[in-house]
Amino acid sequence: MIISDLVIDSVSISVAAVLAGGSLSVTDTTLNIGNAPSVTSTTRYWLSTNVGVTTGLVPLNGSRSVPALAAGTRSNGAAVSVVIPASVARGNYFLGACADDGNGVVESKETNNCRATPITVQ
Ligand SMILES: [Ca+2]
Ligand SMILES: [Ca+2]
Repeated sequence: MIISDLVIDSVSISVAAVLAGGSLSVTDTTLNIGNAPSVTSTTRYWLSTNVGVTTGLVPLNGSRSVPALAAGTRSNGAAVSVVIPASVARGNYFLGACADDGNGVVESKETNNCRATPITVQ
């Protein structure tokens, strides 16, 4: 099957602990591991209670545009500033980057689009 498959190759954050209501920078690399080019897409950032970025999701006010990617190529994003909502309870979370927000790209696998890194909300 000739089809694209977007994944997050890496995600990093500027600080490992942040106050609720505070901001930090997120940097990701979005990669097309499929065997067909992808159209343009959006990578979005989330706070989650699990590393798979499927539970306790809090959308963060940050995202970035990812250009069309040829098969096997990546987009290294610039740092994006995101704010942790002041309503978030203190605790340990994961900050996830998820490729193809809004599902505009047909992919061979739609369930491998997120990667997360631990973060503490103080
Ligand atoms: Ca995918
Ligand atoms: Ca998709």
